[in-house]
Amino acid sequence: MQGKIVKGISGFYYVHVVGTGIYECKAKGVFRNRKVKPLVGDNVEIVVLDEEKHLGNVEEILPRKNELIRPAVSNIDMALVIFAAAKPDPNFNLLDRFLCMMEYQKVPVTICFNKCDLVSEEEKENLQKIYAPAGYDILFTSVKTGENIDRLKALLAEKTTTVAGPSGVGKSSLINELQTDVRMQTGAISDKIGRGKHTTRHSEIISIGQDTYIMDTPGFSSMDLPGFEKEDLWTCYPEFVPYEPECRFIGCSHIGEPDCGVKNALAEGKISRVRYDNYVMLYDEMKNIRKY
Ligand SMILES: Nc1nc2c(ncn2[C@@H]2O[C@H](COP(=O)(O)OP(=O)(O)O)[C@@H](O)[C@H]2O)c(=O)[nH]1
Ligand SMILES: [Mg+2]
Ligand SMILES: [Zn+2]
Repeated sequence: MQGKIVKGISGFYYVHVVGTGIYECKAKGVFRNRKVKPLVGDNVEIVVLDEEKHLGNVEEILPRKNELIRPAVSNIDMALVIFAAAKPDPNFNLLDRFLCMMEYQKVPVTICFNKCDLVSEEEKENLQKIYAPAGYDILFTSVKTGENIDRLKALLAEKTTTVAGPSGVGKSSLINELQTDVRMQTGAISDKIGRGKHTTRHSEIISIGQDTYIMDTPGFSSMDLPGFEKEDLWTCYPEFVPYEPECRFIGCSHIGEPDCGVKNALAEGKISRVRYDNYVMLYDEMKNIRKY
């Protein structure tokens, strides 16, 4: 039988089988000998050991489309990062960290600014101006008024999306909205694994429709990825990339060097000051991290 790992806790894998529900599985034998560890998001072959108690064993991991390190999940189509347009005001530095992590791992990102009922059109435009040059899809939602919730649903449809964002921005409220259809049809898969009883410290998948999953992934402020060096950082700012050939120096950091294409673009207003300043801050931070 085939299913998807929706949660993993201390050696147990919770496998969702469409139409049948969740099986609590162990991964015996096969994996011990190899160096493969099942990940949340994995499509797996299971053998049912006890149908009544819904117990099984993971026999095989089906080929992965991709594999993220942070968060540790597989088969991701998109990342959705949720911030509030206000209350709390968006922390651009935190947002850029997340964007860089996803760029480096080659995951397409949609930025959702929630609570847009609290801001003016002008404030929305200002947010748009910061991130649009980088090419990100930007969505302004409000759980309160329902604005763009349907667009968000359409964007997520038939994808597996990793969802992140700081607390207080309306993440739970949004996920709740997204789940309503599923809850009415079948009961959320998460009911069976006691979601809500513990704080989410593990990544966890929620099925929100046909072939549609979202992964609630806690924590994303770390820039610590194996192999990710400060020299790579500018490549994670998509709007910098076209200007780099105009830099005089090979390996230009776009900070102190003269005749820098990126800094010229900044001076001409083609790159947002907010983005550039965060770039410099993150660069300095990566420079100062002690490498062991
Ligand atoms: N004005 C407004 N408040 C919202 C919106 N979405 C959520 N909230 C409120 O923001 C607070 C935090 O929401 P919650 O979903 O718990 O945020 P989380 O910490 O990100 O999961 C709650 O009081 C929500 O009612 C919104 O679109 N507009
Ligand atoms: Mg929450
Ligand atoms: Zn440069």
